[in-house]
Amino acid sequence: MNRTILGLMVLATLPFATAYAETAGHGKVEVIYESSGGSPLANEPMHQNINPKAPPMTEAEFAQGKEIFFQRCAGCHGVLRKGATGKPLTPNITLERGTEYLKTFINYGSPAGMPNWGTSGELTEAQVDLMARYVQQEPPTPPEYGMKEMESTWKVMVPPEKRPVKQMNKLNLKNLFSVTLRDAGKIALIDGDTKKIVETIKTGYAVHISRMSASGRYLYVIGRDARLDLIDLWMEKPAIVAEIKIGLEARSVETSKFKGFEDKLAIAGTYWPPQFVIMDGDTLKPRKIVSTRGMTVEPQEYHPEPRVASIVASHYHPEFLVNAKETGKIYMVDYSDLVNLKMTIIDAARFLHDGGFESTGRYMMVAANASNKIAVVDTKTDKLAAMVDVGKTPHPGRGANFIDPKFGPVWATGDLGDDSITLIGTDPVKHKQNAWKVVRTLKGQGGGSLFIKTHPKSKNLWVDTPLNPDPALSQSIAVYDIAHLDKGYTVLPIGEWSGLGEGAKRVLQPEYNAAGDEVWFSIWSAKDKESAIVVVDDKTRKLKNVIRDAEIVTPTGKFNVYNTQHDVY
Ligand code: DHE
Repeated sequence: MNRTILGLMVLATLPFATAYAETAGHGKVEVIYESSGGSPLANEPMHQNINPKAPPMTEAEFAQGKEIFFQRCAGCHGVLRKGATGKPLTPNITLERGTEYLKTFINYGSPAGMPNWGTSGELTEAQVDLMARYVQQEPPTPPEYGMKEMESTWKVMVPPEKRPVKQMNKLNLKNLFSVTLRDAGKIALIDGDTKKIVETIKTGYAVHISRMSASGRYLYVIGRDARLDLIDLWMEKPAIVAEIKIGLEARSVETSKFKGFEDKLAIAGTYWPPQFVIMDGDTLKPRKIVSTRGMTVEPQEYHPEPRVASIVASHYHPEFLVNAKETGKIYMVDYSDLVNLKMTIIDAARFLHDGGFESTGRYMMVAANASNKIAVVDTKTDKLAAMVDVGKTPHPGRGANFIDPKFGPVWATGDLGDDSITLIGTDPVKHKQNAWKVVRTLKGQGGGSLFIKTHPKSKNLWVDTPLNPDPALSQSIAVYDIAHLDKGYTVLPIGEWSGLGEGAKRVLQPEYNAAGDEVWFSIWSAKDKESAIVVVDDKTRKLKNVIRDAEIVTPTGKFNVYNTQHDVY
């Protein structure tokens, strides 16, 4: 059997990409990725007004349309259907197109990236017809979520005065990993020294990321359902000490890192409603909610739904940098005075997604993925330092920092949409001529890359390709020798090393241990299949451990305490 077809069949069994098999081969990886998680909004009660011009639908049909829309379509077209990666689908447009046109479109997809929901078998003929009628109705609006709603969900299980004053367990906290167990709605705390699971903790639905407080004591975990959990790693048995639901759908969380504000505040951003909330760091008591609704950078039009993507904490000022996806704006939020709130709003480009700091921690590098650019923000002067053109749909995770033997310090990103890896010069002092310029483009294994990683002590640069339709690529990793980047990459069959049987076994998100001499990879299988974590010796690039356990269900992100705490990547 042809390798690509086999790969597409394997990927079709995966939790996140049922339509992937039909579309990925046509370079539509980005679309499937955006709609990968499904929105938790499907079950929310919503307001609906009836447009008399829209084709008739029964209540039951409307409910089914809403469910399908939030599971498959909202990621690209937006909750209010105003358009994001996908085209706007508001009634003024859809009514004009009419049911037959829309049915064809939903059935066959489009070269611009719309998946072929009908011919792929993902939606039945009746569902295609239903969705064609659904998108002509007024979009139902999910409820707003203000202070009253947040406070009603806020719980402090262990108040700060009842918590330990020093670490009560014997764990080497620096080398602890918080591992997302996506479809189990849990995280696993894994001891980096013994590779044993210390604890699994129930968190939000489809957990997304973990971040550490400045001191390394508190772990914050956010789920797609916007449930935020605060875990105290000092307790004899690390456990949740506070919890809050900050909205209906979320992806990001961060904590204050500026001197004098360590562990004081936390911030979390939501996809719905489009806003962010600043909370007390040790209790999650909500303090200040700020909406991101407003004008886009280009063409300066109102957007009702600018979702909050990545957030980082400045080391130069008491500020959080909040990236608003659909408007392409970066909010630098001064958290030193929440009453007289000051914000510097930087115009970058659309759609802001993920990113991190360059090696000095002064400049934030964030992907504007639909614009194929990286925005560089100087967190010392609070100004946009540059916009750098890179490959198609950059997706750096937090990126990778290292010294290029020829060009000096660089930060690198891989791409979802092509096989290039872009190295950007990051030293405006000693390598001024290279600063914020693409100094090198490496050829990678293929498109579908999500994460790239190295460590200050390592000579290796690791690039994953978990969304590539070819299983040979999605189940392996490319590694470059930083001293000889022009020699190309070596491929390590990490999926095979896991020893797991048949199945998707996507390899993703390299993460270093605290010492920087081991690199961990998630082997992400379907939720009813076995997954694992593979640990590789960084120096020899040889297999060191395979962590297998019935508890390890759909592992995706892994966050080493020390590296996350200190922005080491
Ligand atoms: Fe993520 C980070 C949003 C799909 C695994 N993801 C992020 C961030 C955002 C985001 C905004 C940055 C947070 C920050 O730094 O503050 N992710 C989204 C989506 O909107 C998207 C495209 C679709 C969705 O419905 O969620 C999406 N993400 C995925 C996946 O399918 C992944 C691979 C598996 C999963 O868990 O669902 C995935 N995202 C991750 C991981 C990080 C992340 C592991 C953190 C990487 C890091 O090293 O910091």
